[in-house]
Amino acid sequence: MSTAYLLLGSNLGNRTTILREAIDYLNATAGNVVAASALYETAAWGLEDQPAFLNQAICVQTTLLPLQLLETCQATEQRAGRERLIRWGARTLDVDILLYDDLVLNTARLILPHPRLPERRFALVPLVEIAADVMHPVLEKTVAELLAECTDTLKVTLTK
Ligand code: GSY
Repeated sequence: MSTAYLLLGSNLGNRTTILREAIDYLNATAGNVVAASALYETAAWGLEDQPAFLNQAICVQTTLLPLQLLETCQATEQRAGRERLIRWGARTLDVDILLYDDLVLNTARLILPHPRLPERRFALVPLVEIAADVMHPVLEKTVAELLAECTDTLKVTLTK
């Protein structure tokens, strides 16, 4: 059994419902979702002139191998009507694998840990809620340490 941390994000449609349904689907197909952060309203990163995202981090106990988990994440995005139009553009659902055990992987399809995790407060703030002490296997720092050192200034707000 492996432990994976995923980040869900949505900035199109009914974002709360999209995230809730994505977790239900991942729980049925990827493995047990054993922890979920609160929802955070986050300013768009990359292309900043687009609606704010809702982001949420989850922890999944899974028997899927990394590429199988990636396919399941992509199937979850498709189910939410995700269209891959422009890079960094608005989307109904994005599901990224942030960490998978202490695996380091560098392939054309998947890089683990997620290569942009240390530079994104929208991922680190939700993740620290459920994985503060988890080690980044390349940087050898905890998620809490990565957040403390992150220089990203885009707004990340806890929703009620
Ligand atoms: O890479 C995830 C999709 N995404 C996001 C996101 O989830 N949240 C925020 N705040 N900005 C983003 N830009 C992209 S692309």
